[in-house]
Amino acid sequence: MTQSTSATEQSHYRICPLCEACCGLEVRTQGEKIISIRGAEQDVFSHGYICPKGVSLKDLHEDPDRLRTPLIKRDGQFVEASWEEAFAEIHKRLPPLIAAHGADTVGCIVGNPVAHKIGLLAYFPRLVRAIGTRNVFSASSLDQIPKQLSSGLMFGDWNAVAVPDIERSDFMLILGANPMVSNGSLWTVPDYRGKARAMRARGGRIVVVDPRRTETAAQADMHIPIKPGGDAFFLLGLVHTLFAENLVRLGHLETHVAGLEALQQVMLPFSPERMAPGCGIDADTQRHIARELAQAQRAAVYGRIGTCTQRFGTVNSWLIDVLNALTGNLDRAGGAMFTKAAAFATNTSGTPGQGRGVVTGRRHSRVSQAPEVFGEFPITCLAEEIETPGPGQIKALICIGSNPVLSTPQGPRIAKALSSLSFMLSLDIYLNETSRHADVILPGLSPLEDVHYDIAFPQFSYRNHARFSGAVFAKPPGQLEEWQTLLHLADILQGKPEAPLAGPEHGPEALIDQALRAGPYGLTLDQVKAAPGGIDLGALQSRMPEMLRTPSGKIELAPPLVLADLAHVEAALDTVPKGMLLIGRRDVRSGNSWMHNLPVLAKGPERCTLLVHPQDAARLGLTQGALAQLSAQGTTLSAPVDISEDMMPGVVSLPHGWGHDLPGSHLQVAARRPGINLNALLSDGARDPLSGNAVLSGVPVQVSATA
Ligand SMILES: Nc1nc2c(c(=O)[nH]1)N[C@H]1C(S)=C(S)[C@@H](COP(=O)(O)OP(=O)(O)OC[C@H]3O[C@@H](n4cnc5c(=O)[nH]c(N)nc54)[C@H](O)[C@@H]3O)O[C@H]1N2
Ligand SMILES: Nc1nc2c(c(=O)[nH]1)N[C@H]1C(S)=C(S)[C@@H](COP(=O)(O)OP(=O)(O)OC[C@H]3O[C@@H](n4cnc5c(=O)[nH]c(N)nc54)[C@H](O)[C@@H]3O)O[C@H]1N2
Ligand code: SF4
Ligand SMILES: [Mo]
Repeated sequence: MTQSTSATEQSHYRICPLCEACCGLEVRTQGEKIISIRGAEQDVFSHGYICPKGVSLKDLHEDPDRLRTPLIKRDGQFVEASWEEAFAEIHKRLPPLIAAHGADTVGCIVGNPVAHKIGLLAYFPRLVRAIGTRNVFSASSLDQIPKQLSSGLMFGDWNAVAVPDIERSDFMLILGANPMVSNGSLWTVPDYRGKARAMRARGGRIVVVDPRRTETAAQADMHIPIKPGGDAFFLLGLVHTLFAENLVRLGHLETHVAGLEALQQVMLPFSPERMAPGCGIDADTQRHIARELAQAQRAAVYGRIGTCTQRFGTVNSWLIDVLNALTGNLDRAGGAMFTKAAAFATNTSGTPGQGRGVVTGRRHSRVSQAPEVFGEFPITCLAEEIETPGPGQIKALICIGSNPVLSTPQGPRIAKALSSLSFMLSLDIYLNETSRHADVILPGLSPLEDVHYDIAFPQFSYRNHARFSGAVFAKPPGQLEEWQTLLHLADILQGKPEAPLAGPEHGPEALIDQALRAGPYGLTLDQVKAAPGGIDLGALQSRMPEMLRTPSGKIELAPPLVLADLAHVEAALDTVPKGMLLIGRRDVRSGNSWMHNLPVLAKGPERCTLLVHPQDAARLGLTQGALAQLSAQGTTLSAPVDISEDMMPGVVSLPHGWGHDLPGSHLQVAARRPGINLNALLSDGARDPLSGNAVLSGVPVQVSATA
């Protein structure tokens, strides 16, 4: 889809890989130069929307710190190497470790960018299979795995996540999400702002439940501050009210649900009065919201990372869909609906309406006995699995597009563990806080040198669509595509180091074409390529019961695994944490830990600041711009104070992904304003035991003025 508009200027269509909104961009180039990056007006899904990160693809492409050749560590120093040398080094060091200690000695960790790149997402499982290790970890257990688990238990598929049908909704209850800044998550919805505005213009209402009056809350009709970690109490108060006030209306779901009576029974103890101290939201407000939800013509409840990164992440995620179901809003226009992706969705294959469902705990982690969930162990178990001697100890690590030293609780402990490994391989585009520990780093391409088709996000989209973009620039000579790297690594580990690099017949385009043909619309890749800005496949449609994959063929309203955790919710009412609580935050000009090296994003005010309510600031003697000390988990760090009425009193907020002052990384722009690592203050022992997700929010912290 490349059009020549003058002799040398060209316009290219490119889907942005930097966040879940998946915007279509127009990249204008002249020879090797990028002239501009804008939102692509012809994109059938994003209609010209772009955020500052999309523009930063130019800086990313041109970043002199971005790796373009493999690096091998020799005598403690990285030296540039050819691909042959790098593969030879891996062949020399990794297979002998497996021969000596078994496959589990290799840990594999995959990070957020993997979800955005077909060349990584579709191919890393082959590497894992070639190794045969059970020690697989990912950023999912810092993020959305509770929602995948609750969806799996209720609907039978790990990826059957219901999303608000915002364009037809009258009422939205949003918990623990800030799509104005994050641009949406487990909800692919470019230009949330415009869509929310349009919803309100037609008389719709938006209520946001968040400890901070976020950008999303400020634009909504109502903001309800909640005690961090208190969502389970609030949501239980709502469900209780629906039953108590006879507001349950299943509508078209009537014949598709199982477990309604069990659900009603277990809700009895959770009256709004009893829940109020746990969530800090009074009983009247809980009842008011429950009624509003029940009475709205078409409503959707949506919760995101703030509801997942808690002790009761799975319970919260379940309750959100229980509310959608009990008000008849699940799977109907204007409610919370299921996307029908054109390719790669497991809820469009197999027998419609019934399946094997999901199970967890098919095996357990060696040290903490944490159950496997969706084929993974919790990433917060990584350090102990490296540190603890014995059979199955991780002595080698393959890290693919992940930066756990900054992104995972107790990052400094992970850094120490990484430096004790016998061998570490990173697939990364930077020499950063994590990859500095590697023995070999294999670089990926610039996103502008890559083809793009999203596997994951069309499964959570506000509308059905199929879009593909080709490479804007040819890859540099001799450079490998990441899927080729992964397949070659698999060859090495299967004793075939001499195998030639895989050709295009094994590449992503062949895979996409196959998946589209097998998909529910019977498309071909050529058809998608030929459509400027992609193919619009229409508004979301009701999919009940065809999308269900539970063994019962019903929506399971009362999964036993989740019900069993309610006793712990009740018990937690007596142990609601006191003192200052720390929550996280995202910034428009940031993307987790790795975009702070891009000048267009790094400019402007300091972003790694501590937001504090004025009352707390006065009580603690904190002043605007001065440093505050934060202490937790035996670590003390300082960050500049930003006094803000938007914070709930008793709660402070610090963004994650900072701390770029570690020796040995090479991020010249980021190092100028490194910020501090929030995750050094969090415990790696705090998890939702059902899903294994880390607790990242509502963590007790001591705050004081720096002397
Ligand atoms: N306290 C706290 N911690 C959090 C969060 C929070 O809210 N609070 N959020 C969590 C969430 S939601 C997530 S998803 C995780 C993210 O955690 P991670 O996935 O570990 O971290 P990222 O910061 O996304 O780092 C991505 C890594 O991939 C590299 N990379 C970028 N592009 C490419 C590419 O094309 N190829 C390859 N091979 N590598 C690439 C980057 O250089 C970087 O090293 O962080 C989590 N950590
Ligand atoms: N600009 C930008 N965009 C991003 C990212 C980024 O780093 N920067 N990261 C991407 C990634 S990996 C992800 S997963 C998504 C996440 O997307 P979102 O889930 O929308 O992300 P956040 O902005 O972290 O929103 C979480 C909200 O939860 C609130 N919160 C904290 N604790 C609690 C609590 O106990 N209860 C409730 N109800 N709320 C709570 C926080 O104040 C915050 O407003 O964003 C993606 N998009
Ligand atoms: S919203 Fe996300 S997908 Fe869209 S331009 Fe920004 S970073 Fe890219
Ligand atoms: Mo994430």
